[in-house]
Amino acid sequence: MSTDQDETTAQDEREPRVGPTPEGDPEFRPYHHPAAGWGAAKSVTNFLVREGALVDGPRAIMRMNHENTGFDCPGCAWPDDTKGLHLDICENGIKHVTWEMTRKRVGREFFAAHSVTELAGWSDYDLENEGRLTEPMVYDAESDHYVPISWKEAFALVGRTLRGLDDPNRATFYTSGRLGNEATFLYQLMARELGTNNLPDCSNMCHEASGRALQASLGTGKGTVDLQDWETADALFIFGVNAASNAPRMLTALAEAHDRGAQIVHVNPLVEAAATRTIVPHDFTDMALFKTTKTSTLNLQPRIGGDMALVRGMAKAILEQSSTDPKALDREFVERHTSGFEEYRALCEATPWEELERQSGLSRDDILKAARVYGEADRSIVSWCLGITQHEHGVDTVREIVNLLLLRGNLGREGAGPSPVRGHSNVQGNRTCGIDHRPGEEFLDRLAEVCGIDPPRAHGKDTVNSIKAMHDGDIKVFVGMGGNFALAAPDTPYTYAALRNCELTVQVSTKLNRSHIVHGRQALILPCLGRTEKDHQRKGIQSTSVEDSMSMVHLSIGMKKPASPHLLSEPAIIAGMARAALPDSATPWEWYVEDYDRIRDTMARALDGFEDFNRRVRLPLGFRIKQPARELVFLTPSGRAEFSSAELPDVVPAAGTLALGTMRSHDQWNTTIYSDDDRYRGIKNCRTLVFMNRADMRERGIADMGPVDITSTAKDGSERYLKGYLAVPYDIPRGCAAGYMPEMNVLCALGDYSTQSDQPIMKHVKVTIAPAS
Ligand SMILES: Nc1nc2c(c(=O)[nH]1)N[C@H]1C(S)=C(S)[C@@H](COP(=O)(O)OP(=O)(O)OC[C@H]3O[C@@H](n4cnc5c(=O)[nH]c(N)nc54)[C@H](O)[C@@H]3O)O[C@H]1N2
Ligand SMILES: Nc1nc2c(c(=O)[nH]1)N[C@H]1C(S)=C(S)[C@@H](COP(=O)(O)OP(=O)(O)OC[C@H]3O[C@@H](n4cnc5c(=O)[nH]c(N)nc54)[C@H](O)[C@@H]3O)O[C@H]1N2
Ligand SMILES: [Mo]
Repeated sequence: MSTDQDETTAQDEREPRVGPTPEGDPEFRPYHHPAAGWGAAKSVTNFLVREGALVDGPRAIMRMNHENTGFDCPGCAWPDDTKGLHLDICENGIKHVTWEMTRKRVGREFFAAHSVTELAGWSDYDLENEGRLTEPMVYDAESDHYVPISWKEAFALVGRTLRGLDDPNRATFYTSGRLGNEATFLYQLMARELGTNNLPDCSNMCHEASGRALQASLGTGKGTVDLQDWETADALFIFGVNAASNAPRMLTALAEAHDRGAQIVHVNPLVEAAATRTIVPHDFTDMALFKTTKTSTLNLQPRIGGDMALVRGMAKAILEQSSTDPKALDREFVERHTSGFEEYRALCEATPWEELERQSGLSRDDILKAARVYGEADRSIVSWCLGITQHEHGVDTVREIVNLLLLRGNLGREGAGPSPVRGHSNVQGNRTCGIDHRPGEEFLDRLAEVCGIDPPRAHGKDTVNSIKAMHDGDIKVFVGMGGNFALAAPDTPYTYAALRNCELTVQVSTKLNRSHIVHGRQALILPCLGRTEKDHQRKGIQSTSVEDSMSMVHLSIGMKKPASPHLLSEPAIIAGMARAALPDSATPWEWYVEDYDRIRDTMARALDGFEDFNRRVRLPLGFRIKQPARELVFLTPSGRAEFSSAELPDVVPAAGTLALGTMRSHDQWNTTIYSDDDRYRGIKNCRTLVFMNRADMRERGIADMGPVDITSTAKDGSERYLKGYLAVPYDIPRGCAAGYMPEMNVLCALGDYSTQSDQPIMKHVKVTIAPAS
């Protein structure tokens, strides 16, 4: 994929900033306090005051993540604590909920006062900071303003445009992982009844690699462990996740593990706050006494992309040990349940230590330390997030992790197994309930039978391919069910051009964001209820269900008065669009929306694992979707867990270049930015920065906090730039650099996606960095 000339020029023009106007000069002071605890409490208080939510905020938070009586935290997908501890919340969850509950509103007066061209110059922070959207709006090209439109007319516009397409594959239906299961099911049903599998989702940028790898190795695309396993493991290996910021409730699990003597190994080029110590935030005694708990027993800092070599090294060490120590390897497990072992053993033996050291960026000693922890533990869990998946070889690396687990039978028993940390609160449920551009035949057969539709069989387009097709004019309608596609997707100018090239863009959202400003020739903003709000339908207050990272499905019930009387629920919006696009549809769209139990009854018949859905989802803690691999049933071609034997990739940066990872700050939720600070990394008032090793800075004549230009080179040789960023000297391996998404999406070429997962390569961008010109 090439980018044409004028788009390259557009990158040189400074985009409006993403975060707020900084409150002072950029500062960097390394953070030495424990994660969570009072620092978090203070930050929450400031946030609640600023959002004017001091009364509602705390009240709502007390209702969050309760046994089927509250709403599910719309933040991360970490499971709820099940042991009667009902205040399992975190700083970032609180911010997230408060963000939705703000008292600020964006009404028709706002849109009348500001043209879209004017809003295009606003920062993303300022756009979202206007508050909640209140009524449907349509873009009026003549005045360059959004103007009010009735729901009926809005649906008619969607229906008319979709019916006017010569091929249903000219539309694409994006899902952001907050969408509840019931709406998800209706959404994919609508797309498939229309005749397309174009169902891109945020998972295409997130955990696609995990799903594909686990499917290939174990026959199930999900992790196999639950929270109880976390509580009984002897060793926890945490790869490539910034838990203190992005899955803060994991801190509790880590602190508990440490207290009972478990080993905790963090593998990350950066030593993140979760890899030090914490004050368990909901433990009031710990808070009062400033009692800190360690959350790590070993930290390893591989180079970016070096994880696979580390894991192979650990496997090599275990295999070497097994020649003298029969207990090192679980031979019985390997023989009974796996295939491909001999080939993998040979591959490990043939890979020289020097190569493992060079590719991982770790010494043999360090690799052996990790192997020793693994070899001495009866029960090990390996957990990972984006530091593993957003790479060219993400699938191979996850499979390598599974290989390691298989060697010692760390599967299908308590306290052991693979545990990917998902992102959005329901991103896992979205896939379970049918958001998949590559659906299986069995799934489609059953959908056809239960719902009486004739779903298309050809695979659809994912995120990257949808963008390309919009850019090329092959896709003309984009529907975004939540999220902020314009800013979240790679190659910002290219993605902007793709959206602008559409005949119609439809954004179903709670707040104003960039994706409303970067729009098609016709554009709709359809405002929906948030998860904290009462969803009143004909048969009463409705609940929706979500699935967490560990396959637990439970109900979420909002209890706040909706932000505006004109909001519709997501199921109602989907049904409205579906009826308008499919006037003769036999699907009882309106009837479904009257009572979500009816949707659940259909889902119970159409989806594997959802039998008796309505009853089971009302059990106090919901229910767990069975993971066959957990029962040592492997739905793979061999009927066994399959070792993979992939070549180690070469991840060592070429001379003069660096491997750059894009990541989140502590004070942001994907494209939603709360402030310009990144507390645990010691940053204040700056997001336009790049973390570098001091020796790499010296070599390039870059001063501490000095301005630099960053140039990325794509697979096709094209270059992209960010200018005037500040270089922060940081504890990061040589040859590596890191900075923030979504700003750095400008550097990610659309064509640079993994050939294994089709995921954009967001953690390994090839760059050069030089003092600013
Ligand atoms: N508060 C908050 N919570 C969130 C989100 C949020 O934005 N804010 N986002 C949610 C979503 S959608 C997701 S997907 C998750 C994301 O959760 P994370 O995966 O934690 O997200 P990132 O900020 O991208 O951080 C990636 C981590 O991987 C490390 N890393 C980078 N490259 C490598 C590598 O090559 N190897 C290893 N081992 N590590 C590497 C980085 O140093 C960083 O610690 O969080 C979810 N939770
Ligand atoms: N460079 C780089 N890019 C990345 C990543 C990276 O690590 N590096 N990470 C990627 C990952 S893992 C992900 S998941 C994506 C995130 O991509 P998205 O999911 O598309 O983005 P978000 O920022 O989470 O979406 C925020 C918007 O969602 C809307 N919203 C909030 N709540 C609701 C709701 O209840 N209903 C509806 N309908 N809308 C709601 C609001 O309008 C808000 O503006 O970004 C990806 N992009
Ligand atoms: Mo994500």
